[in-house]
Amino acid sequence: MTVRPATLRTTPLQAVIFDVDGTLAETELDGHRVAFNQAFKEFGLDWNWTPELYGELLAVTGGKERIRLYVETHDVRMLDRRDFDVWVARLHQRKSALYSERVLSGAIPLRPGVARLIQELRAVGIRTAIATTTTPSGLHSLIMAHFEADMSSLFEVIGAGDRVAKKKPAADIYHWVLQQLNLPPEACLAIEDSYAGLTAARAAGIPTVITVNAYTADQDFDGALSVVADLGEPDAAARHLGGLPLTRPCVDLAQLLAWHQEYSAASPEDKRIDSQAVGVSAT
Ligand code: XBP
Ligand code: MG
Repeated sequence: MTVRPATLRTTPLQAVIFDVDGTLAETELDGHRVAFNQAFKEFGLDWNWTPELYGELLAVTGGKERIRLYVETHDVRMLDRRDFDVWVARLHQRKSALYSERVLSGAIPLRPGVARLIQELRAVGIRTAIATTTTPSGLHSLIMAHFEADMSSLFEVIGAGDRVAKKKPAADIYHWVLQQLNLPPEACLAIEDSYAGLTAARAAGIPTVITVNAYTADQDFDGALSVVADLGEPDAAARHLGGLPLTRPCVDLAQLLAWHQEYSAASPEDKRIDSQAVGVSAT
């Protein structure tokens, strides 16, 4: 990354936008997947989404979209149902309720450093927001299970679920969040865990930090500002995997400010934000 002369103005960091699934918590394997399977059983279906199959189905974002993908690839007869769309919505609604129950029981911990970083940002007045594909009720339950605050007091803007027409990797949800924050993308950082999330954030022009997880560790994170195994804690160091180097023991406020400053001072070519990467639909 080429750093421009210090005389050139840089944009200060004003907001951090968090993804939810895979970023705030490892929700997919033991959370969403299990809830999907419970709902299938209740609906009299013999479907079983194994950990491996679920990894393949994660190719599409959105639970309803994932059910459709499964039907199209494994059980096409279901497409003959006259009420298919309504039925998928009902199935997904039940899965969302089961997921919430599971999360509220404390079955899904937050990932290392997540609670710490959110508190650090709030303490200095850096704005926090959510950009996720997941259903708002599931996020609400995750926050209820781990914070003594509700989600709207922790996050100023919450872009979730069907709020926009096209889910990640489309940039729509990030455009919506930026609009609500009334900030340019370069004044923000996104924290994501997946290729789809990185593609969405980058297409909206937002520099992005990646924290990988078991389902996303082998994905292509070219164009990310920095890639780490997790955010870490002061006494449990984060592990750097790519991009701008980690100069602190964990990803804390000082580290985010340093990465953002370096991004902000880079030449436009080095920012390598491809706004043409993914189409943006009107909302
Ligand atoms: C991840 C998703 C979601 C979840 C399931 O979203 O794609 O669809 O897998 O949640 P993100 P729903 O990483 O953007 O948080 O069933 O509620 O869609
Ligand atoms: Mg994610």
